[in-house]
Amino acid sequence: MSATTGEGPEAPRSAEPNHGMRIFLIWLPIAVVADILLYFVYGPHMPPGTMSTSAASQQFDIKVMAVLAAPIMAFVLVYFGYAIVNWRHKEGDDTDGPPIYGHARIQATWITITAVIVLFLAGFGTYELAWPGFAGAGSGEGPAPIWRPSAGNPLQVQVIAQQWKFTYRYPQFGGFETSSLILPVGRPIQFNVTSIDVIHDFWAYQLGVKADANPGVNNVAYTTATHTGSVTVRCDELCGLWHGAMFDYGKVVSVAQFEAWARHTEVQLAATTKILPPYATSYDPTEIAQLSAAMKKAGITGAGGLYYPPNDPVQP
Ligand SMILES: [Cu+2]
Repeated sequence: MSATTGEGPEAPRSAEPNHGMRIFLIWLPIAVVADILLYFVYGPHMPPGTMSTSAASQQFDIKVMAVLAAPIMAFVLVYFGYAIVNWRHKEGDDTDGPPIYGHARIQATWITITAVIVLFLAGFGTYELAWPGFAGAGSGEGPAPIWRPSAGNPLQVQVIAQQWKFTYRYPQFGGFETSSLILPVGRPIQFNVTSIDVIHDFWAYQLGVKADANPGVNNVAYTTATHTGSVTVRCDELCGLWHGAMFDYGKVVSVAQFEAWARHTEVQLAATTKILPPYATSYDPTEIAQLSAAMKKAGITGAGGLYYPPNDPVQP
């Protein structure tokens, strides 16, 4: 390596080009082009898409982070390539480069750039979570969220996880429980996520919603769907043998379609709803076995969304 500074034995400096400036001039156009391509060309296709307010804000966040990361990545690669080409071993040169002891400008530049990036991301990330339009950006905020949507009266959807399926309760429609996740477009939704056995995680990918499902805990996450369409729901916390099979598909539909579905299902499942535990923010798993016995006695073995304890004989 050529000497650029330090107190080591000085190499002849007169013949040395300005490597820093050369690297900068190679790096700059690559970084600019990479950022333009990432933000404007690839950006609109980045996960998780734009199906909801939270998904769109996550996509925007990922775009911003990609735009910040690409120039750093480009710099590492350009520096690497430049070093390989210019500072490789030369024929007949058996010496090692002079050691470098400190370089105030490089150190100050390094500390400044990394500090600015990290502090910016901390502020940016906090703002993205707190802004009412995103309201927690689709993440589980615990039982008492501090970031809520500014629009009032969200649709309440309770997500109940168990080995190995999700069911959904709609407390504003008599508290029926179903295995179908149907949501209206354009209305703020409050997911109340819980579990009745082990730990799970409710991940509605296209909605950009992800919240841990823990027994005895109500974990609240907000979003507003902005497009109709299909939603993939996966369990995202290893929860036992069939964790990988714990997924289903929800649907975002028009407000009129949702209202019609919810009213119809409320009536259709009325008999089942009557023997469910009253709607609560979490449920005692030990009561589930008793409930299952009651359902068996009532001859209810499959229709609608039901509580099934593990290994229960009525489980289909
Ligand atoms: Cu699970």
